[in-house]
Amino acid sequence: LTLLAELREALAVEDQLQLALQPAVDLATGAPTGVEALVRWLHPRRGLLTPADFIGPVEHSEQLGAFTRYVLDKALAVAAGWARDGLDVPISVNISARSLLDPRLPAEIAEALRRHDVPPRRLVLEITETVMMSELEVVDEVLGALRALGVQIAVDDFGTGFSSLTFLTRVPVDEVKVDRSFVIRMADSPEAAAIVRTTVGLAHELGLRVVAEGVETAEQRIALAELGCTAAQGYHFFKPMPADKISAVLGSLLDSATANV
Ligand code: G
Ligand code: G
Ligand code: MN
Ligand code: NA
Repeated sequence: LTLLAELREALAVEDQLQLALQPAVDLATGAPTGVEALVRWLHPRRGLLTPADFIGPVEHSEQLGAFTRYVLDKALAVAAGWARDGLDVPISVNISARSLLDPRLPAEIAEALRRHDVPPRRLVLEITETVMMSELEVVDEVLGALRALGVQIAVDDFGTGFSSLTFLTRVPVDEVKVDRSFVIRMADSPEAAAIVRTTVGLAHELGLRVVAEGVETAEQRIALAELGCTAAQGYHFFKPMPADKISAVLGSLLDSATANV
């Protein structure tokens, strides 16, 4: 079987595709600001596959829609569980740029939010800027409809695309995620540090949250806090973890953030 034929099967059975969940924390308070869902494929023969192993072919296949719906459905089921536990934390889902070319996406997401009884604000869609420039109209229409629903939009991997700045003027977004390649080099590259500093300033001027990705050291955390970065995510705080671990982690983060107020 080809990988894509195997994906069709994986989407039909339980538990082959799973979400690894990684919290982002507020740099001032330590409170969780959100949790990113990262898909993993527990393949029965090929072993554990990460998105790098399969997302490319999936994006260019007719299974992209089913895959996107599957991941959203799992993520919203997780968020619904948090709501039952009294945890008010949004979940972030990575959305392939190509999914934004499907005009049915907003209605499907609206239906999934209703089915799981999750308020739209609790869902953040992470999109990269490499949305096809030739199909701006469809993308703008889909993103506009998603915003009208009340879903939040984050620009992922900010700074790595061809049109970062233009993108922010075209599409109303809520959050910017600083790509980890800049965070990693912040300490020894003045250029990388300047890009992080400028992105934080830009985000603030536009009234957006800014989340630094790939934070691995205390030095990076401190530098980001000094720059006024809202929140950070990375191995320094948490590695992506299985769904059954996350509620307890969020609960204790919220407790200690409250204790510090
Ligand atoms: O842990 P990590 O290897 O999961 O993620 C690698 C890349 O795959 C990241 O760029 C991330 O945005 C992307 N990714 C993770 N999960 C998903 C998903 O469910 N859908 C899409 N389209 N991309 C994802
Ligand atoms: O493109 P996106 O930002 O969605 O990618 C998220 C990817 O980054 C996932 O593959 C996730 O596992 C990975 N990741 C999360 N935290 C860290 C980190 O601190 N260091 C590194 N190297 N990768 C990280
Ligand atoms: Mn992401
Ligand atoms: Na990113």
